[in-house]
Amino acid sequence: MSLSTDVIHGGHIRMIENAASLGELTVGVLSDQVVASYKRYPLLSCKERMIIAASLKGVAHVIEQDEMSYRSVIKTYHPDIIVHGDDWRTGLQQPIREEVIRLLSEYGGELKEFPYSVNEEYDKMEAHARMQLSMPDMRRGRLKKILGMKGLITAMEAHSGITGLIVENTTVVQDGKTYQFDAMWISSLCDSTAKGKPDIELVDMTSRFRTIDDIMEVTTKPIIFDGDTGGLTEHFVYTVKSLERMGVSMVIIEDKTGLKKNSLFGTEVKQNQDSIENFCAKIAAGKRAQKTRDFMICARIESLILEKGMDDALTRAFAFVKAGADAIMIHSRKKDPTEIFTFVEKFREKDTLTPVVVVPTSFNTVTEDEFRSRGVNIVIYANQLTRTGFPAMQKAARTILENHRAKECDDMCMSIKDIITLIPND
Ligand code: SPV
Ligand code: MG
Repeated sequence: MSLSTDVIHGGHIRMIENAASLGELTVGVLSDQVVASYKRYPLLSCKERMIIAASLKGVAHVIEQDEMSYRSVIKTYHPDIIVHGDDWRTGLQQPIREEVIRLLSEYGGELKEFPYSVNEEYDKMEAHARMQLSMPDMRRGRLKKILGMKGLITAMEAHSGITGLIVENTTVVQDGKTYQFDAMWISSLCDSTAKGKPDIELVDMTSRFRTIDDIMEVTTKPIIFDGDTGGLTEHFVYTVKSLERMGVSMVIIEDKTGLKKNSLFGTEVKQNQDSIENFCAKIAAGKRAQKTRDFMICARIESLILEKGMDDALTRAFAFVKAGADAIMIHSRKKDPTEIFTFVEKFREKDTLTPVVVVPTSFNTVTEDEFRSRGVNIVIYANQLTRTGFPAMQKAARTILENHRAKECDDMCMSIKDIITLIPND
């Protein structure tokens, strides 16, 4: 049987007793990465959870299980019996169950299911654990931890409580693995768009912080904040302290100055790049202002966007790291990813440690696996919820105007039941 919990209750003990009564029991403790990808970030590490499991009466062996799927466990150990609660007959784990039944049947193995016990106290503790994960100190440090754990992480855009919940709760099971986004990106473009304003640092920091707060109230995932240019250095130091206090994990600031326009305009509009000297001073001031060890300041390089060339981009990257930047974001608006790949390759020749961030809005054919193999660490999906959500609203508005009633719009609408379940009661 496998075990993911960091809080053992009577239901687990009964399940272990049941399993042990059938033979020599091996417990597969799910790795941190697996637990984080289908449930929540574990409060206790896999190592700790393995020690606990090994000490329980009836447990003969403990192994680390690094997939939701039982495929490799079955191939390696050929268990006579796999034991599980009957709760996986429906929902997310259903395909995993079907795979277990199929693989066991190949050699006459058996699946034994016992009633899953709902434990109110455990549910309360689980809610408490989630609440702890949402607290500033717990949330802030988690980006670095997940980065260390996975090597490559993904962040999805959120600009409101509801989009935050979508990023928090969307889970996909594919090929025996579960996938969730690791973090949220509070995009200046999407935050501004949601307010009907252009992306020119017009939405002020107080309002941007309000958006962070709305999202933080209903989620637990770490947050990467789009800090635009960071503003004046004298202002940026306050922004850093405020973001840290709120529990944000990383701010990304771009090396532009004056009236900032969205990068995807490129050279079609007038945009000024900051000098290396000024931007380094801004990064260094931000690092000096920072109070915790976990908060990260990422320097975003606009040289490719502004067609200043690869050498300029690389010179800036090394200078910004020297000034204290914890990560480098390289941006491009070309569909062809070659210039991004070249940058990463040349950067990695001299710096193998500093995390590299990309925003593949234009070069969107590249897969996460390819980014990983080329040395990228954070992939940000910067605006897809905004760009899919608003056209749907425009279509609904037009449909009602054209038909002078709402019936024709019904098929486009989420059911009332679904919208209610999207928002948890607690
Ligand atoms: C944003 O999402 O606001 C960004 C990324 O800064 S981009 O729009 O590509 O410039
Ligand atoms: Mg932006």
